[in-house]
Amino acid sequence: SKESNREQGFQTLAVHKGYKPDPLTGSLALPIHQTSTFVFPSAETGGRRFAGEEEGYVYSRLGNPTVTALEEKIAALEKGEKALAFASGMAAISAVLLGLVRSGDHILCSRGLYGCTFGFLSILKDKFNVDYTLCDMRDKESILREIKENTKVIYIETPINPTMQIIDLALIGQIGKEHNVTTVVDNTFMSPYLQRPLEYGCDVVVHSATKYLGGHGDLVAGVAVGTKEFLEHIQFTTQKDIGGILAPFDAFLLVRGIKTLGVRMDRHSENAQKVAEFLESHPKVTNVMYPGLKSFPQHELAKRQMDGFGGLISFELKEGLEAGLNMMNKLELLKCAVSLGDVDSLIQHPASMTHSVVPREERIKMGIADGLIRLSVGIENVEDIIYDLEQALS
Ligand code: MET
Repeated sequence: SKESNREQGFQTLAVHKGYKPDPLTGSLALPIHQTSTFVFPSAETGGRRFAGEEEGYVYSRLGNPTVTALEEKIAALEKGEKALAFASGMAAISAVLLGLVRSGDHILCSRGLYGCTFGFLSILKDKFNVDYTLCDMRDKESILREIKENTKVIYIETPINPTMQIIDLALIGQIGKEHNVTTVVDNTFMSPYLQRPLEYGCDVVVHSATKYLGGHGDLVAGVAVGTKEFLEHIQFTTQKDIGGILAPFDAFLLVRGIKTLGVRMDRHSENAQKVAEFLESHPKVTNVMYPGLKSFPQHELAKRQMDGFGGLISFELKEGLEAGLNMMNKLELLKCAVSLGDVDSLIQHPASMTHSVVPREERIKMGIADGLIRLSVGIENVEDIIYDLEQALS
């Protein structure tokens, strides 16, 4: 019908995609299929399902209906063919990277990665002979210079956690295709509402779904999105046999959270813009990095590939590290905690927290100064967020 060909908008998909009210019970909300295993109608059916000759659930490590509903929703929002859900962002990232490389291969990464992603690359290098190089991907020439014969993956974050540097997704997609290298983008800072890397020709998107997708600070989860062929490869190798799957209850919470994603992201972006402008005008604050500021070095690129600037800001205090920590301790409404993308505003110190596993020399090269502070602006009334920052800075 005409209606079924019509493409629905993001918020409609966020609410509805992946689940239709159960015909048996009429349940509006997604049921939580809290089961480890699924009963086969006959022994032969079980055999055929194991052989991949017949559709149907087998065991929750291999698939679960509540988790499938979440995966279909995420795939639609990221404009991918298929998504897989994992127990954490790191479970998704490690399953994808392990599925792409073998001993002797090389991964080219953005200079600036979440601390535990950097940690996982070190494991690959030390134990499995998979090498990596960090490179400033704001510069095309340096990317081309660093691609080697054995480079199998380009792995990036954009914006980069926590420096907010931006990488041109169209450029990465193009270089990946030209050099036959799989491109993987961590889209956690933006969420699919604000940025869809697959639309720029990148191959795989990964998320810490703990952040904006969940949105409420009450779960830990990860997702990977891409082609059906690639995600099935991951599903039946590194997801199945390492086993970092998402539990049905957490999938239910994520589906619940995603229903309001677009509404929350608009408020995060609106609040963060005002908070960034306040910080930039404050005499004690310096180096405010927020893609929505006119002073942001890559403001034009940000406008081109992002549909909004999101809720993350990084900045320093002119008086340095100790003044920054003192300010954080004086905050009352804003909570000192790692994680981001929650409805609650969260503030943290990357050098001693999220990026503490990165050796100082490398951390400085990434642009993470000792005194850098990262603020995840929540959806509270912005006047209250600014009031709290103002009193803590005074
Ligand atoms: N990826 C999260 C962050 O950047 C995790 C915290 S550190 C264990 O805040």
